[in-house]
Amino acid sequence: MTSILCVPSYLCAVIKFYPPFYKQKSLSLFSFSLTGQSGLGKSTLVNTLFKSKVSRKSCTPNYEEKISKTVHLQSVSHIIEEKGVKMKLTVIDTPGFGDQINNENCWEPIVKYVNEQYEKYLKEELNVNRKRRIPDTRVHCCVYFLPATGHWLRPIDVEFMRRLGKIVSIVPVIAKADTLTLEERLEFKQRIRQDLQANGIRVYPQKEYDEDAEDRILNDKIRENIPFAVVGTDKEHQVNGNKVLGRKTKWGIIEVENVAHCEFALLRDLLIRSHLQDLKDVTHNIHYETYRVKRLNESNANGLALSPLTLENGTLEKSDAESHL
Ligand SMILES: Nc1nc2c(ncn2[C@@H]2O[C@H](COP(=O)(O)OP(=O)(O)OP(=O)(O)O)[C@@H](O)[C@H]2O)c(=O)[nH]1
Ligand SMILES: [Mg+2]
Repeated sequence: MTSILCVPSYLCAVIKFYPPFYKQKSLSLFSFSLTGQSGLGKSTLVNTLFKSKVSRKSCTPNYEEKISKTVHLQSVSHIIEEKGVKMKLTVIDTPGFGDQINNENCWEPIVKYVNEQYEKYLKEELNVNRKRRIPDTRVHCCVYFLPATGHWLRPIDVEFMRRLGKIVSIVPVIAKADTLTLEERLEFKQRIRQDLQANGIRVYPQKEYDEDAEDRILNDKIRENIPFAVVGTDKEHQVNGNKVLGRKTKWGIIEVENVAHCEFALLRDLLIRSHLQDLKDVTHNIHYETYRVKRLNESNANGLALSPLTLENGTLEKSDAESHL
């Protein structure tokens, strides 16, 4: 029940100007994107994530309940709270590729989006009257969905991750892992790790950024588990008197948050618990820094002003144009 307090008008002004002492100074912002072929369960995983055990404080009200094919880049934000710290978590759901006969350059829209966010941040930083806290819309991680083929990486996955890995931290996952047996899953994971190495694709967490021995031990365990075999759902079921997120099959319920069933919980914990700050640091200190140095060098060569952003296909950026996939 909501109780309504009658506050005298003079007190309203006091309350307005003196927020409670425990109020967090500013909201921490964290964004990651879900990318991969069409139909692999990216949008479903957005729902799984927000329905899972992350403490929700508010949500974007008009996010569709029924999941349909994603045709535009869509971002969903929730305020979540971890250990008393509030954070705005934004998941960028991208339309899947693979529907066209020719999927050449299908990575371009996401590469463009990532670079646009760096550009926005850079422009804010270079502003004479720059804000004390620059709004951070940068993509801190890209979760890349691999189809559960049980074979090897496909050339398109290699190309996609190779390009994206240069500008953003990548976490590969095996989508719809419920379609593989446990042995198939293990073998497939091993092959993917070999393939990643053979193709020089660096995924998060990268060995060279481990800070100390403790970090190395923790990250080695994650590296042994990558790519996480995930299962997504937006449905809840009753299991032993408890509501659980799961996929109901003829043979039983696959519990999405149960680590004995799949590795969704490992992915969630990596992203929004154990490695959130590290992902932000790597984005700022490595990926954004590389972008910043490159752009400033280009501008120095062309005079003082920041030259228009050159896109991957060689065309020039329309000023402040928003990207739509
Ligand atoms: N078996 C299984 N099916 C899944 C899983 N996750 C999603 N699906 C189903 O796969 C279908 C496609 O899911 P979406 O979430 O729309 O896939 P998407 O990757 O967002 O597709 P696009 O928007 O076209 O890129 C739906 O019928 C889902 O119910 C999963 O983990 N296992
Ligand atoms: Mg979708």
